[in-house]
Amino acid sequence: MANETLPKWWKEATVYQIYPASFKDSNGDGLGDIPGISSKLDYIRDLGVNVIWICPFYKSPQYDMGYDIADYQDVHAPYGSKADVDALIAGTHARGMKIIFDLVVNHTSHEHAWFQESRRSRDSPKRDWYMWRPAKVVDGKRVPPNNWRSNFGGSVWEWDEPTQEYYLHYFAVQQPDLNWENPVVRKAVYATAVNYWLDKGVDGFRIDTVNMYSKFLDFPDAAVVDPSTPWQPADKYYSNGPRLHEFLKEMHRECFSKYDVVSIGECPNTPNFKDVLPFVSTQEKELDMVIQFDLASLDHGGGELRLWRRDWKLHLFKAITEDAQILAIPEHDAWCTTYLENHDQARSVSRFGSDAPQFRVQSAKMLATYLLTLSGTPIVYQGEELGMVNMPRSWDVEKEYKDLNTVDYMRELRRIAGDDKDMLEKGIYSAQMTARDHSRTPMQWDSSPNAGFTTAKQTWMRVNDSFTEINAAAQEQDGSSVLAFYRTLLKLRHTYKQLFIYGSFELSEPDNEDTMTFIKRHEEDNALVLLNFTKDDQPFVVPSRFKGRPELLISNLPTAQKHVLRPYEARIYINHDAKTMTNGV
Ligand code: TEU
Repeated sequence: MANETLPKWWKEATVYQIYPASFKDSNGDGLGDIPGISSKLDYIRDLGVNVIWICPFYKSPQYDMGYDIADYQDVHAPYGSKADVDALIAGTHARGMKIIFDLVVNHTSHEHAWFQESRRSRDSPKRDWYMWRPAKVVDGKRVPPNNWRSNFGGSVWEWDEPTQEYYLHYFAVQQPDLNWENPVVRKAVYATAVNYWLDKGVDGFRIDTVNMYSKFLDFPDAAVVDPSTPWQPADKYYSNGPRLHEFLKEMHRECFSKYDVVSIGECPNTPNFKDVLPFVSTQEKELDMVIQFDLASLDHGGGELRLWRRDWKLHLFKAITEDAQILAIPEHDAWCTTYLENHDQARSVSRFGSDAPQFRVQSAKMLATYLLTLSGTPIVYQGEELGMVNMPRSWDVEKEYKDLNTVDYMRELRRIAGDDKDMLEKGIYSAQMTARDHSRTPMQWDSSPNAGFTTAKQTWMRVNDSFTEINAAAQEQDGSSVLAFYRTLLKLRHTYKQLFIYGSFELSEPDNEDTMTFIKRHEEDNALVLLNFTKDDQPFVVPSRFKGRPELLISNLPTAQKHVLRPYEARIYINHDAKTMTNGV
């Protein structure tokens, strides 16, 4: 069975991810909004993507930029109205694209009516909608039920004075975890957060922290790795609890199976292929694909601070890629995603390429070549198509970075480093490389003040100084821009879809730490992708497994040398008589 015998619109999709706060401000208040997104739909369509994913725009007190939802059916007022959302759905469909929303149902905001009711009293009919537990008493003192550290610092348990119990929150204190054990909760989630939007014509969801719903109800203590604090990382307990797959099958049955929609689950702490397959195999009827974290974590070190590692290894980058690509082979009847950036990650050019002026454009195009020639559904994050880079290192992390995760990180860094200046410097450098804030600066539309993002003087987050050089308007005019390269690559991806979308993946030289070489194959046709991940010239050979006479399809340099790849060079060859053309370029 060839994979193309099971074509699905979402297999042939490229997703463009939008962060509402920073995409486009339409009313001059310095914050992006829904009408702003609507005003840029032509730009998105012209890029050549066919699905947009909008990060949370729902009513929320915004402790975690909308991942703390107070009402699944209402809109955060500064982003617009429900009518604006309807118009966005209609405008996207009118342009032949699909639209997916963010589904955040592991937790709600503490301001959600469900939680307000739940915390009212121990007898509340909704008490059991969240995870409440009594205190433990150790040496006469009240302590939380266990020692897990929340993703944003401190304990995962918050003491609630009026009702004298703790509630669970894997993320911020303002993000209490729902109790998925309770079938009434699950029903309410399906009706109000999922099917409500699917009935309105939304084409699916990116599903936040999808593998955290089922908890290990005995809440065992995590191993102590940092004796200087009571709160220990509990990665192995946050995710993949005993009833998870049962819950996901139920959600599929009650929600997704009733519509022609896509489900993309965010799946942290699940590195092994054999653990991923059950989520995405068609026959399991759970999810269509998941977002894995292995590549995104590749340049993070271990330890409490997970300091940035300049010495990340390309052989691991390749192995992780190969592991995900295997999901897309016909035998597995499953699918995967490919991404290098999102709203939780720093800019890929700064991490995996080079943002030095002489290499920035080149390496952005090289990474684009990686992203758009693989099987699986690629996710392009706003600004990635322009080669946007991290915030300048001259910016003060404690002043300009806004994310609660970074605030927690800096607090931890100062606690751990104490007077150790070297440690402090290393930690700050790490934030400058990896903080979630880097992807959250306003989109750079043009070279006018505040990058054409807003007419306001003040933006909710400072515009990256690079906007005079890196912006959409300039790149629209420049045939050799990163934007132009993305557009061309996306056309080629569809023209040769049997190769790039459905073709098999064959990695060459897995141990080469400088270049990445792979073949995408479909029957007699094949494409050869050559990527130089370094700032130096690198030799290359055409693998003997490449069939036919190689013809250059695209490259990120005007001329190609015979046996050498220039710094950050990317090339794609196909066999001269490739027959996979499905429509004109
Ligand atoms: O992220 C979940 C997640 O596991 C990480 O990517 C997160 O950034 C990290 O744990 C922080 O330490 C999702 C969303 O993408 C993220 O923006 C939210 O903050 C989080 O869930 C909570 O909803």
